[in-house]
Order: sequence, then C-alpha cells, then structure tokens
Amino acid sequence: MRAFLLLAFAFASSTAGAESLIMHPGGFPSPTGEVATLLSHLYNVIFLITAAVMAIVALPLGYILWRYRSNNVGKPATFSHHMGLEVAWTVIPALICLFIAWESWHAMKFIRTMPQEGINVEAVAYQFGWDFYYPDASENGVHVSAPEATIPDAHLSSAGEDRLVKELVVPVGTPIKLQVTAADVIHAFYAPNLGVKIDAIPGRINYTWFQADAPGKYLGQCAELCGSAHGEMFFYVHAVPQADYDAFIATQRTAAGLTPTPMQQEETGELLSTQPAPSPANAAAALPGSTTSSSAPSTPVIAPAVNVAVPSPETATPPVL
Ligand SMILES: [Cu+2]
Repeated sequence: MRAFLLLAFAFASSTAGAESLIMHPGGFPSPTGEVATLLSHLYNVIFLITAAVMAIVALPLGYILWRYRSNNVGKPATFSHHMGLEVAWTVIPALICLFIAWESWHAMKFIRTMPQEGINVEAVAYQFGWDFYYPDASENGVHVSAPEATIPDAHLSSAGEDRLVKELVVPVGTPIKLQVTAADVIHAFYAPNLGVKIDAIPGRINYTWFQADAPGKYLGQCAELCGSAHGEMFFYVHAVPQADYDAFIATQRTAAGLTPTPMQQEETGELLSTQPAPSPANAAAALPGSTTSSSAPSTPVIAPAVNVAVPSPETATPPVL
C-alpha cells in the first residue's frame, strides 16, 4: 500500500507542475496569437484532468489485481453497498464535466466574437485550392487577392517539382476577421498554429478570427475530405510586419489595376455574394507540379443561398483557465 501511495503522490506532483513540460503533447504545433494560445491551454487543462482520472482509476485497479491475485486470496469481503462511494463517483465526475463544459463555452464565445479592430479577409475554397481576398483594399468592384507561393517544405513538394499554393499575407499583431465559403463542395480552412479550423460550405458564409503574434509562414490545409486531391489543398498564412503588409497591399492593388493606396475605402465586411468564383486556371494552379500563374478570377459569381452577415463587433476578454 505504501508503494501505491508513493506512486500516486509522484504522479500528482508531476502533473501539478507539468503544464510547461507538456504544452504540446503529441507533437501539437506551437500556438501563436490569443485564439491559438487559448485553445492550447484548454487542451492542456482537459488533458491533465483526463490523465488524472485515468491514474485514479488505473493505479488502484493494478494494485487490486496484484494484491488479490489467485494465489493470495483470503476471505472475501461481505459488504455490498456503500452510500459514500456512490455519491462520490456520481458527483465528482459530474462536477468535472461541468467544469470542462464551462471552460469550453467561454473559449467558443471568445473565438466567435469578432474583434472590433482588424482587417477583413475572405476565403473561397474549391476543388482543389484556395482564393483569398482583401475587401478592405478592394475598390469599385475590383477585388484584391492573395498571390501564389512555392511550398519550400521538402516533405510536401515532390523532387524537381514546384508546388504552388495561395499565400494569405497578414500583418503581425493584428486580428484577422475571416469569412469563409466554398465554390463547389464542403471544405475546411485549417491553420493549426493559429488555432483556426472552420468549415467552408457552399451557399453559406462562416466566420471566425485569428491573430499571428510572431512573423512567419504558417502552413494550412483543407481539413474536410473533398475529393481526389484533397490532400494537396495546402495554403500559407504569411505573417509579416505592418510596413511589409502595407507594401504588399500596394503591390497587389497595382497588379489589380488600382492605385497603390485606396482612393476611397469600400465598406468593410463586404459579403462574399459579390465575389467572383475561382477560375479553372486557378484550380489547376493549385495542383502539384503546376506552374500556372494566378490571375484575378472571373465569372461565374458565387451566389450563396444564405448570406450570413458578420455580427456587430464586440470586445471580448479571454477567459482565464
Ligand atoms: Cu479538402
């Protein structure tokens, strides 16, 4: 019995101060930004709770199996009921579930509350690639879109082939208010480092937000099985300093035939129903081995059956875990 107590104490001590050691169990990507950090902490809290529950169940079970093994059985106990135990193993799990539900609800509320400040980005998924638009930089019906970039990751590109993917350039430290839809079948925008995963559904506009607190290229991919080249639907979120972002927008505006800086700011939060659909050329460009350069997509126009407007912005405070 003393050995069991020592083991239980050692486990409790290690889990109590171990959050920094197991911030990303299972090789989870490092989080950047408030949303990703919140989700990572929520995951770690739930992981520690479930690990403790497993230990509380498994360690006594192992001890009992050893203590009362077949060649060590004395006279069996004769009691059949214990009210205290019944109450404990009903109330304690219920409280644990309520705590997890409470923390999860706070996290979901935080993620679903669009920040007041930030830039708007629209994402359109299609078989098999992505288009990203910047409505704040668009003007007079001319849409400013994200360019393509070559994947530098040797694990994702075949030898001797350049794989082109769309690169969503965003400023560091600024909330990105994302509206997502799809042109054909259901896809999902998934950028694990940024804590973003949201379905892209034809005829519907989903919304969420994220923020990159450190510059870098964050790999994203489609997370909804959508067809034969689903596994090729990568994209990048490229977080750059604000000055570089401003220069990027000026370049993209010039490429779209606009002046480098807006003459008149269009109303922000423009719905995707006014956005053109990706052209077949763009779809082909997203496939591995293609070197087709991207151009501004043309008709047909996506006409979602349901237009979901972005809710009025509120300032949210992240819950404390
Ligand atoms: Cu997919």
